[in-house]
This record gives sequence, C-alpha cells and structure tokens, in this order.
Amino acid sequence: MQEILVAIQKSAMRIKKAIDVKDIGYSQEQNSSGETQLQLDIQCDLIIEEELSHVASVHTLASEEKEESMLINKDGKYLIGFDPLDGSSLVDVNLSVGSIFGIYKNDFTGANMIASCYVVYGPRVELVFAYEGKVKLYLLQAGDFEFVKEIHLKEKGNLNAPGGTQQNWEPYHKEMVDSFFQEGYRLRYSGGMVPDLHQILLKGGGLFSYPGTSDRPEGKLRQVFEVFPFAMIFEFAGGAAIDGKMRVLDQTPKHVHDTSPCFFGSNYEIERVKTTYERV
Ligand code: FDP
Repeated sequence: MQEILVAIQKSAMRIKKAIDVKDIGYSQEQNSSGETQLQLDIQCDLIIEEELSHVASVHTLASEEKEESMLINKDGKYLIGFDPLDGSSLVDVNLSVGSIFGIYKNDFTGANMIASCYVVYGPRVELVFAYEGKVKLYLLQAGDFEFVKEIHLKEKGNLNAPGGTQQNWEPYHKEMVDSFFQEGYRLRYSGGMVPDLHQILLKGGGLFSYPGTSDRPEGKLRQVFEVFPFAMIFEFAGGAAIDGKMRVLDQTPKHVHDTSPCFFGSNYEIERVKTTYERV
C-alpha cells in the first residue's frame, strides 16, 4: 500500500506542474467542447497510468477517462479506479480541482474497497489518504508530502453543498435542502467535488448532495472513481455516505462507469437525508 501512496504522490506533483504550465482558459480560440481542457485531462490520465503501472502490486487500472479497465500485472493484488482531474471544467477559471483514487481488491465494489485517496490542487496541494480506519491529511511542502493531522468530522456541521440542476430536483429534495438553510447552514458549492468535500471535511461537517434528478435519475457522480472513494473517507472520519436510503459502500456497480445519487456528511445531516428519502 505504501508504494501505491508514493506513486500517487509522484503523480500529484507532476499533475500540479501540468496544471501550472499549461496554457488554458485565456484563448478565445478554444472550441466549445473545451479541447484544451480535454488535453489536460488526458495528460493527467497518462501521468497516473505511468506512475501506477510501475507498482508491482497493481493488478488493474480503471480511469474515468477510459471506457474499459486495463490489466497491468496479473500477479498484482490491487485494482485502482481513478479520476485523474475531477472538476476539470474549473481549471480555466482558476478554481481548485482534484484527483481521486479508490483502491480495491478482487473487484470494483464498495465492499471490496480497502483504501482511498484524493489530492486537491488549490492554492496549496493537499492529499487525503484513508486506510485502516484512519483519514490522514498531508500537505505538499518542497517536494514532500508532510503529515498534517488526522481528519475527524463533528456530529453536525454548518455547510450545505447542494449539487445538480435545481430545476430538476424532486420537491422533497428541495424541501430538505431548504430546511438546512432555514436552520442556518451556509451555501458552499464551487462545482468541484474534491474541493467541496474537502471543505466539509476540514471545517468539521455539513452536507454535500448530488441527488437523482428528473434528467439524471441515477445522479451524475461515478461510483468507482468518485462516490466510493469519498464514502470511505467520510465513514472513516466519523460521518456517513448514502444514496438516500442505503450506504453507498454496499452498492455493486454493473459497469465501471455507473453513477449513483450520493450524500456525504456528518451524522446529523445524513440522518435528515434518510428521514426525507425514507418517505419517498
Ligand atoms: P466536472 O463535471 O467539472 O468534472 O465529476 C463531475 C463534477 O465536475 C464534480 O467534480 C462536481 O461536483 C460535479 O461534476 C458538478 O456538477 P454540477 O455542475 O452538475 O453541479
């Protein structure tokens, strides 16, 4: 596991450089599908693939950027699902983005995830690693990831990060989101899953939701690359992650790119989500 963490750290340093030097977002010539960003996504994908494929214990890699997973070493014991540059549409406006990793054994199911990790590329580069029941925060300082502290959520927070197109929210979902605001919760939503969840984790709690909507009944966020890794982090930090009714880590995706509605938070907020969604 240590060698996987080291490979992720090396990738993170290379991705940080790629983000910093790439000429993005300022040119009017960029096409409407964001061609330049796509190139950066692919560059980050290649960096991670290169670093992780050198690790002997890696069996399979599955990237958010690729349709199918890739066998690396048939004698390896870990499967890694990763999103190389999550929130990449935010790079051109200079908001924080991230990389997410889920480390699995045997298959890409929530039950078989044994560690997870994400990196935030913001004003500083931070890395969060969840393993053996602990969630540890590291800060990149002069080429090294220094351990900062363990992350623990409070029972109740005060931040509300509601994702999805509001127009397509179910009425009961809107009511629930509003109920938190009425209780004094503050809106914190940048549109990048990594920094939005990082903020909730480091400020002690709150709720991040990406529900099923009328246009996307299964939500937007991908189980293997996004939802499961953060679910483990929230659970180990003392919070919870559900799809409305059940633990997301009890889910079994049919395909590596499957999505799921998801709610991450401290216990108080997740209880409210359950009560709301139980009635549906
Ligand atoms: P993006 O499409 O920019 O990569 O993973 C997808 C994601 O970003 C998450 O990082 C983010 O939380 C979510 O989409 C934002 O979606 P909405 O714009 O629908 O809120």
